[in-house]
Amino acid sequence: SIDYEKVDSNTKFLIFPIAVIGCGKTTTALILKNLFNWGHIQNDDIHNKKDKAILIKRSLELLTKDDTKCVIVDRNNHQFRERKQLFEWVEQYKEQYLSYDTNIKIIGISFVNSIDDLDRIKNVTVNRVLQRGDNHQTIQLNKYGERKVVGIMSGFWKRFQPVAEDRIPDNLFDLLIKLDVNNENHENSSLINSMTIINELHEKYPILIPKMPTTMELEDAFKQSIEFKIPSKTKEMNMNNKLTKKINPAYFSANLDNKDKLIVAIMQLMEDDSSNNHGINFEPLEKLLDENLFQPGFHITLSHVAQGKRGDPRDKILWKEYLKEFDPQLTEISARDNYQETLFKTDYRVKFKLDKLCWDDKIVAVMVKFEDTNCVTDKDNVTITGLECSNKFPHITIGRLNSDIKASYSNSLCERIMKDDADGESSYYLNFNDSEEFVADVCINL
Ligand code: DGI
Repeated sequence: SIDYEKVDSNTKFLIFPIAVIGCGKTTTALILKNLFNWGHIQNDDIHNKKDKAILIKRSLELLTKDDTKCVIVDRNNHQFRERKQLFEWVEQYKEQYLSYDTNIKIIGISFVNSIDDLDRIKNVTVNRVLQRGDNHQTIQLNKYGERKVVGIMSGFWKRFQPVAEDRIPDNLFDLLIKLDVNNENHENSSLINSMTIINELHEKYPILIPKMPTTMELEDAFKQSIEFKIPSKTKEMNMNNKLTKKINPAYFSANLDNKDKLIVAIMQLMEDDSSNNHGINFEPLEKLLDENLFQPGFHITLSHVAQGKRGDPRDKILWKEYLKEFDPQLTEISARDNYQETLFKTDYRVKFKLDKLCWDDKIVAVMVKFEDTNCVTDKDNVTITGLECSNKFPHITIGRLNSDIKASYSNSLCERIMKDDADGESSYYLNFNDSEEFVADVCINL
């Protein structure tokens, strides 16, 4: 049987960083590459995002070369999920690339080791990244650009999960090396970090680093890597690429966290009215309740991409306003290495009251009203001018009585009711009196 612990001349090594933007991953990788002729694969250079495993496939491919003993897989891997992915991909593809007698050791280099650490390095990393941008010839970081960059960086901070050595996936590292980005003389943290890595590897895997480089060699490699980084600005270009390849949201909405309060209000209204409203067909509402046909989530659509593309001038302007206002967050989402969600909460809110319960035999909706047509506020309640609801009749689709009906059919129901050409026969409404105030979170929907 194969001894997985064995390290011999056939052993190959992969290095996975755990970091956030600006920690010096690339600089450190370049120092090591420079000194030992190791491989370096950068996530930012991979444009085929469809096959995400390509990052590991390319790394394994490089490892097949006789003179490449080690490859640095340059990606932030700031979450458990991403680290787990890397380990899974190695398992999945190693046999495809490497011969049966090649074993792989996986080394983690953790640039940030705790949430406290993260707080300590925010300033250093932001300053370095902004400085990197200022020096650039073509892409000057004006204020707006800075906001974007910090927006991208803070997305990584929010999601950051430090290494937990005692659990999956971090207990799979054969060696974990802890680094420091904000050490006493953080002017050269990448130099110090490279030394730490080299020392620890030399000690544990002398076959990988049989001989320590001299201080001179190290300092030269550091200078070259820093110099290479600053004029080339590879990262800014990549950030900029990501800006142009920004995700396009499908719509912006105001989502209720909890459906119960609204359902209770509807039931209350039905109860109050059912005794004195003859001629109203309550059957659809009863069906909704009996068969629990409520929409999975309750939201008011604020602006939809279809309105942005094909709507009237006001709709188009509003869509642009939403895109502009949420640009930092859209940029930040686009810059994530991967994401599966399609709904992203923002810090903004919409307050509303209930106006009318509307229904026919196909759909049930609640028309809502805002105090101000500029219905969106930030978390401190300050109105964001220009963000109105694009729909003429703002509403929440409550439930579809027939699964073939699209939620957008609520628009035509509300329109019919408000035009008062409600054909009386088939569409109905009840007014909410003294509605309570509701608060919903503005969300981006992909
Ligand atoms: O985003 P990362 O790959 O983690 O970070 P990077 O290697 O691109 O480094 C971010 C910026 O910081 C870049 O402009 C180079 C610079 N930098 C990296 N290490 C050091 C450094 N600057 C100084 N002064 N000292 C360092 O040790």
